[in-house]
Amino acid sequence: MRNNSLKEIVKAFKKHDDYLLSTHISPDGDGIGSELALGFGLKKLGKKVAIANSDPFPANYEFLPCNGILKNREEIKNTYGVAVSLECPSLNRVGKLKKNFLKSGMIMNLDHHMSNDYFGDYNYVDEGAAAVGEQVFDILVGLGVKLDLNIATCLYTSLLTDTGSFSYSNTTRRTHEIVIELMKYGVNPSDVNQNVYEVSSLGKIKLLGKALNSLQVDDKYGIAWTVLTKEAFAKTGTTYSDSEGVINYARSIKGINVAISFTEISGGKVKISFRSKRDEVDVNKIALFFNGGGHKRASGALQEGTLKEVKESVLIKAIDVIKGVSAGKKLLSEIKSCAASAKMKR
Ligand SMILES: [Mn+2]
Repeated sequence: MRNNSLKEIVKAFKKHDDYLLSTHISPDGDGIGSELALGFGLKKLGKKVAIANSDPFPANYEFLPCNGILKNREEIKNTYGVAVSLECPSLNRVGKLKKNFLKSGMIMNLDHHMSNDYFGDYNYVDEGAAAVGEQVFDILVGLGVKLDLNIATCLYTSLLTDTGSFSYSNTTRRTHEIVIELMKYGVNPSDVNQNVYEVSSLGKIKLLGKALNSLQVDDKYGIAWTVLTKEAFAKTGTTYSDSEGVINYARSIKGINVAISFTEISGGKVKISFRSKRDEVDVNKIALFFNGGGHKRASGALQEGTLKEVKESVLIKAIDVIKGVSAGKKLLSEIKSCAASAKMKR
């Protein structure tokens, strides 16, 4: 249950030779970039490495190098010397790979979410890291791996995407210092940016239109939210990963403290994402209340129920957290009337 130091993690990587690397379900740029970079780095040291994930890469990350290292789930062994999770706050997040992790000799947990539950035999959780890619950079340097263009491109993608193109509050001097190092190996920021962000399908843009059409705002508490139904995905021929980034439009509205997106998925469940503009409003608190988690300014949760039910309970809790921030005390009756007025705006 304790956090290991970078030194201890580097030592463990030196010692072992047979690795399975995985990131979370619905993988994003940080999970993908950091697992590939770590995989290629370990291979350079002569280690055996397989990368396998519960879900395939979204199309916009297919430009990343993955030859000979990325495997289908069907191709991999049941057990490895060390199973390494990247960007997973809990073991369930590796999805279908969980059984391989549990059968492997050891679990190593590399992450930067404050909600991490330290499920590994080794845990390297750094909330101060803008991306797991920063932690992997440090591990590779610690291991004495000579970086190359492939590794640098993967790490750059991780940093680019998790910092919202170096614009979110997690972006630090350290982030930029690492970017300088990566660019020494020939990373082209413009090319990576185009590959990651300028590859939308027509369906994805139409889905964005549907999300923006659903946009609602509560001026009193500075909350903006969007709703995407299963029907919206079906009509535009899109999947959940195509809704990535939609929430940033709600967040960008002047005067908004908290942006929320409600996405109906299969099995009678609703996926909820939260973004905050200010550190004072900790959206991780809202997510934790609904058994989710994440960061202060970006978090998520999954709830059973109809869109209407989930929306109501989440908005009530969001108002609760925002009121807790501004006023300290809160009155249940007031919260309820706020939720009712939010409901009427629909
Ligand atoms: Mn991340």
